[in-house]
Amino acid sequence: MDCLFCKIINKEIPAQIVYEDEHVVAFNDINPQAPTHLLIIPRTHISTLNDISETQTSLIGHMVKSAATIAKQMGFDESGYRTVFNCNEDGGQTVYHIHLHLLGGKAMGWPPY
Ligand code: D5M
Repeated sequence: MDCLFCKIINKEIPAQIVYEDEHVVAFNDINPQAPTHLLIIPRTHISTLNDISETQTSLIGHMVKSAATIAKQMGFDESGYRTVFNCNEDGGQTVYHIHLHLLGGKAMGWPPY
């Protein structure tokens, strides 16, 4: 499968990995939109949020929990941070391997456009 993020998981493409465990890998976004901008991805290839099966819901919870753990480690759990899943074209998804954006280190606005 020709998937950019699978290649990062398999270390075929370099990335600045900041956290990894049995289920997820987290690395710096190549085009950061905040002082800290990480992507948390599952080791299992899932193309979009629409493709998550019932048996994978705990994996998604683990991605979210990993984001909170990393935010705490980086010291912006109290000041705050943002997590985002983009889905398909209107959602702004450009890489079709689900990823949770973790952005922190500055105050962010809402809505996000
Ligand atoms: O977000 C896809 C994100 O993936 C986007 O913020 C850029 C990032 N990206 C793309 N290629 C790389 C590599 N090679 N390393 C790190 N980050 C990368 P989306 O929600 O799909 O728009």
